[in-house]
Amino acid sequence: KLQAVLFDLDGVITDTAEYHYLAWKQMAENIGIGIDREFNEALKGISRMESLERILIHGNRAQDFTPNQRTVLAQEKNEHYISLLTQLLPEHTYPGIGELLEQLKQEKVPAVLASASKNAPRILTSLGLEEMFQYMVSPDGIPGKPAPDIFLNGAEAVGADPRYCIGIEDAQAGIEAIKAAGMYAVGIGEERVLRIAGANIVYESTAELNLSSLLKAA
Ligand code: B16
Ligand code: MG
Repeated sequence: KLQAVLFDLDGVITDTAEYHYLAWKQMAENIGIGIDREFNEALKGISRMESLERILIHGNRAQDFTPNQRTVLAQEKNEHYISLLTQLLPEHTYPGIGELLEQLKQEKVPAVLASASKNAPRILTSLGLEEMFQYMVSPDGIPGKPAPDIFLNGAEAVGADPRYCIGIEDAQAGIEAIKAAGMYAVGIGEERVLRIAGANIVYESTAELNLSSLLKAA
């Protein structure tokens, strides 16, 4: 029986993946590095500092920045990102997500937030969803996706056996993390890309999610 559903945030609950992209793109441009949407796919689900590292390597600039300068660059990106977040309203929750959370609550199946983002609490508050989650994983100090730790930590917090958990993700790194945790992986996005990462099932949109489809699939 289903013991918990673990949700990624950026790209699953709302479209903050787009804000991350815009903020990274601006920061990269400031230091003469160009990034496009295709490159950005590899940043999804990856922690802030690791994302910065990948951008510097992509632009062949990794040797040009000290750890302190990297911290400043990451701060700049985050401030820009937070300024974009002020636009976020409850109506920006992706279709089907509110309904699925309601169904889980009714069935007393814990909903867990398994995001790599340190901004996750702020985002859930803007969307008015914080009450809907039984537990929010704090990504500080635990290995990031594609390591399984964020998902394992979430399952453990609500006393769920990973084998009876479903994880929902839009990023390759996130799907890999769910599979490494031994859970059933639901991908949101491009079938081809997410199947390669190990998704058990892929939906084009969150609108296709509901509790009965998840129960049938898993
Ligand atoms: P922050 P998720 C991830 O969130 C994002 O996909 C990724 O792009 C971002 O760099 C990471 O959070 C860290 O976010 O800078 O806000 O701490 O997809 O795991 O919900
Ligand atoms: Mg995501």
